[in-house]
Amino acid sequence: MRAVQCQPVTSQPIWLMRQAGRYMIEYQRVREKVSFLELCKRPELAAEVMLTAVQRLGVDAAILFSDILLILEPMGFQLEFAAEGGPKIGNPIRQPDDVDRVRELSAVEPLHFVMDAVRYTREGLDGTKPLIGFAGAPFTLAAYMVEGGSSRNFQQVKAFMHLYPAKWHDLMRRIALSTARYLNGQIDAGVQIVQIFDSWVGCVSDEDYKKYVLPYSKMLIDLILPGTPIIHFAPGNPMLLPRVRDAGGHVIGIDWRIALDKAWEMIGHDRAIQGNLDPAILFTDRDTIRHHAQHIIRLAERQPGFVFNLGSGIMPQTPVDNVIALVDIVHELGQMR
Ligand code: 1CP
Repeated sequence: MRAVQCQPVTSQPIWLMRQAGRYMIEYQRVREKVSFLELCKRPELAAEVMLTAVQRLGVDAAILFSDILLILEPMGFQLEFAAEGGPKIGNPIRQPDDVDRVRELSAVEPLHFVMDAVRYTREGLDGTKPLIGFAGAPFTLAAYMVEGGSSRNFQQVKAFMHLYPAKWHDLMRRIALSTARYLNGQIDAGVQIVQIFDSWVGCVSDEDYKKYVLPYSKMLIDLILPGTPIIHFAPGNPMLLPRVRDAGGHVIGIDWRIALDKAWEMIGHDRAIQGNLDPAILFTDRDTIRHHAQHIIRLAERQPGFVFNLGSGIMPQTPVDNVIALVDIVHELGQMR
């Protein structure tokens, strides 16, 4: 909590995106019995999955066990998670007028299971570690709505944005307002920090970010209840970082494509930073992990406001012992300051 508020800390905090997931045997066991969507909709089970991961890894924060795509259902989309190939949206936006059917979330009641998961997770944590709530950023959610699932090139969403700018602005506004309501619901239920995932925004140009994305990320961030620290994670294209900062967030999440000290220069030292170990490093060995973690900690040492994390989520095949080793190493090296 001190690090996200740019205050000095006595020990380097660390948590990891996707810290509960398929790389963990405990998670695989739960998933043998329930589908991913069902797991998200069973708050006691979702809380248990996250608490198990937090305990096993020894990380300093929990993130709600959920998904950025759950908000799509109450906004009028059919959502499925296929065993292979990831998320699938049954009725994506294909025509400009399809935007008219996108429902703005007027209450968080349809996502009550998320708010219940917040309460159960907070109870389980018993005040020992903060709980991070989260949502997708408008661009990343729009990408799923238009592409209908995962994408490599994002050609459909980008073409839509350029061909139908008025409809695009309408869509982004609906998403920003819905997401603000959703995150404020999570805050009311008890999350202490929120993270906004703009996971795919690195595919747009600086000009397009400014025109088509920034106003809505900013609208969302400005609508979040004051007093809750916001982590704004926008990986993929470090050249966008000054604009990402302008959109807002107390903490800017970065990936490994830029060195931490360079990123801090671009963003400004009035913000905290979260990142930025390449998750591929977790496929090496203890010495290599140590070397890379040490490098990052050294680059961050000059000022307060650093949260150690990866530059993106833990990958499914990651050896769990290496993840535990990383947490131990960061805690050990982060004591020396
Ligand atoms: O068991 C399974 O097969 C489901 C795998 C899975 C899991 C464990 C999915 C499907 N989502 C999640 C949980 C999840 N997703 C969390 C929970 C907390 C955690 O442990 O971190 C969070 C924060 C997310 C966020 C998320 N979902 C993002 C942003 C990630 C990032 O690193 O930027 C994205 C893009 C999604 C969509 C999604 N959901 C699931 C998958 C496999 C994907 C990505 C698909 C794609 O590549 O498009």
